Amino acid sequence: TVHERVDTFHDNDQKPIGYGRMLRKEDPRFVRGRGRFVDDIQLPGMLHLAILRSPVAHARIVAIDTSAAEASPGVKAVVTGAMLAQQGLAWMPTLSNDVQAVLATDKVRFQGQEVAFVVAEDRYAARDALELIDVEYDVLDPVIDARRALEPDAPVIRDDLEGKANNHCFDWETGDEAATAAVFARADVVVSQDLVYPRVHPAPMETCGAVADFDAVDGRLRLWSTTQAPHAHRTLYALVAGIPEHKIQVISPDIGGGFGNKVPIYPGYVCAIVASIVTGKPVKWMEDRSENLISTGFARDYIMRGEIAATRDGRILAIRTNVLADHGAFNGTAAPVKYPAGFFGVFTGSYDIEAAYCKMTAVYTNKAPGGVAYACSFRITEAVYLVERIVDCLADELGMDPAELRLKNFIRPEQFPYKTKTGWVYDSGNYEPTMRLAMDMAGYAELRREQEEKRARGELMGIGISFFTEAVGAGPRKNMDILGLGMADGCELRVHPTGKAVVRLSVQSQGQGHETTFAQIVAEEIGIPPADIEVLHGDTDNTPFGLGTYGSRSTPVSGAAAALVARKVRDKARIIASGMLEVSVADLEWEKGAFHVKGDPGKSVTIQDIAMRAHGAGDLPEGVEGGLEAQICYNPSNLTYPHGAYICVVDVDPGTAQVKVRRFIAVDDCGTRINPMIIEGQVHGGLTDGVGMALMEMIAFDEDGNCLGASLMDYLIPTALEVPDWETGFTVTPSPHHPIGAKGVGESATVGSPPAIVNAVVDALKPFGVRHADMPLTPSRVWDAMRGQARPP
Ligand code: PCD
Repeated sequence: TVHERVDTFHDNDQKPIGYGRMLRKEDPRFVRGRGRFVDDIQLPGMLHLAILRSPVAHARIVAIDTSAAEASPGVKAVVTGAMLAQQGLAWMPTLSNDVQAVLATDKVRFQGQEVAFVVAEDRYAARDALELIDVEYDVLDPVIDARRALEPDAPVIRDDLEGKANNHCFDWETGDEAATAAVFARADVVVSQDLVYPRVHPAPMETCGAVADFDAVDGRLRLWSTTQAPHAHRTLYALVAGIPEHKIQVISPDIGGGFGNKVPIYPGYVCAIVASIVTGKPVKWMEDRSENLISTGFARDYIMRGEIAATRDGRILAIRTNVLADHGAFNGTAAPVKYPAGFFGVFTGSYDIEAAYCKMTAVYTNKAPGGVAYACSFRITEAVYLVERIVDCLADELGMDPAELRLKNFIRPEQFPYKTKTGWVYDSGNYEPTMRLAMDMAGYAELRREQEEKRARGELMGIGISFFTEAVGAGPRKNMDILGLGMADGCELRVHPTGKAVVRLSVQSQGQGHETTFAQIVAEEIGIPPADIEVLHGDTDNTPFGLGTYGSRSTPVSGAAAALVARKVRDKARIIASGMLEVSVADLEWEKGAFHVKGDPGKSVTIQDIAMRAHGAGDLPEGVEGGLEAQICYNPSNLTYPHGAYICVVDVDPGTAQVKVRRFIAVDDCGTRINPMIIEGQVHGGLTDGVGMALMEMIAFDEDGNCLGASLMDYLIPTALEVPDWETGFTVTPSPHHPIGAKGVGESATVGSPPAIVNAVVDALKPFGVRHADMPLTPSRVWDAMRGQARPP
């Protein structure tokens, strides 16, 4: 299963065409500083918007005085929640069936919540005027700790919801409780562990922003915005603002990283639209870093208990888990299944077990809303962390090697498609070779010997393993939607007379390199070189409807659409070729880029010849329309299930408790690989994310609800200095239902790496009797763990 396509090439103008390493088509503009991001948009007469945010976590708004701000130089308008309420615009629906305040009317519910906005001639005038708005708050007790949110005397945060008398958000369960309890009752060994996956933030390099331009004469709204889902956002604006959908154009230009942070609709976007309608001018709103960190979609914040039951000789029988999910003040994420926890259903990991059960309770707290899928395909990161940590706890309890325990319990290749105990169907997998390759690359046995020697000398070296299966590519429209919108993706391919092509996608790249990989998919199918294929995306006026890029869904869903639309074009080209060569279609043979007459390879026409004929003078075969183009809407029949084996080697300084990731081996299996160079980049980025979450990142709050991670001085994210040279490998297990066998990969490394790192640190601390320590494993946390004083964050 280990092979690399031999047709790799580095020169974009060279054959062969199709899959393989290829420099990114988008990079010339990025490396020359010629990208066009939202903040680069300048329109004549454009005004600037700044948002006043709540300084406190929970308070009643008594009064707002905007008069001084209105009189400030350059100010064109000051808008409060009360003014929006008059238009019915103070609240908006979220993408997971809750509502969120655009501007607070009654109360503020988290520090950083939007309270009012100023529109002025420039950004400075707008920001200066914010300081002149006088808000009188009646401060209320906040709920900060999710564990206390359901206490009977806890202040009620969401009293805007009718009849709401507590902070309960939702309950969700999956699996079979009774069957699981029965297996646990007869198991030789049961291990349980409490785990916290702390609140982290996607922190994309570009913060969120928008430019709204409403034309009152023809009623058209153009909105440039930092969105990962332009079509879904457009539909929602149409529903909320009452502007007809065909009069709204959402443009997501170059985007400086999304990572799930740019999936939700933020109040700022709506404010920019309102501001443009009110002033009759284009209006720009651009967050600063602190605004992004304190008010936009965070991720994780799960308090989990994992329990695992096994036989004495290491056969895993059942897994049970209980989760308390902190969703902040509004359930403001996007969720393709009814409960924004649904993808947590893969918490049984890569193991063939008898029973499983999960119970989850979600609560509201006075923290920023979200729970976004920060490189986690909707809660898979938490699930993988849970299962890979408790499997390690079990190995420890059994005195078994963690690699051996995993190998013993893997779902076997002949069991695929494999239906899990919570009802998911893993499409394909071949886990053992992936694990073995990672162990070979690491020199696993040798590492264990080295560790033994070091332990004898009092040195702290740890080896951590994680093995993950993800569910990505949401999703089949029969069981997945966002706010009632099905998750199919459109794709259009048009071949011009000279044989150059344009492919229009409904997904939207934020740095993943779609302009390259989607050109490669089309190239592989119709043999036009990638350099001759323009990929258009991110503009609702110029691309077909679809739900956007997140949850590693672009390749599984839109990638399939691109391959199929190209095959449709090829089918038509075959008919035209049969006319050109005066043979029947059955007598034609396709070889990348041309049709040959069977047995007479000298008689052939290229796809470029066919394109000219399709548009040219002269007859086409009976019943064939002119032109060479097609369109499709692809509804996936299942998700794709990539997997991977990760091994991390750490050294812990016994004097400072500092963790150094010395080596990291990542073997990924994402099925057919379109562009190995891009995949490696995706994996490197995700592994770096993992180091951040495992060792550094946490959005913490003090007891009053002040966000303690409001700048990149306080919220540490990793740089090249904190990460090792990644060692990557791969296996290829194609997806059986995807037309080219590809699975998603964009989030794999973020999902798989944190448990490998934590497992490695815990392994290093074994001499201290440590069985678990919660992320982020900062020196002080590791120090506490070494001294038996670990406490939950
Ligand atoms: N690929 C290949 N092959 C295969 C797969 C894949 O080649 N097999 C490639 C593609 O095509 C692209 C990439 O790779 O290009 C990726 O892919 P995917 O997996 O499909 O994914 P997408 O959809 O595209 O994307 C998304 C992701 C996500 S989800 C995230 S987080 C992140 C990632 O992506 N983000 C980002 N990565 C990245 N990168 C960058 N640069 N930036 C960003 O932002 Mo979420 O849900 O949103 O949380």
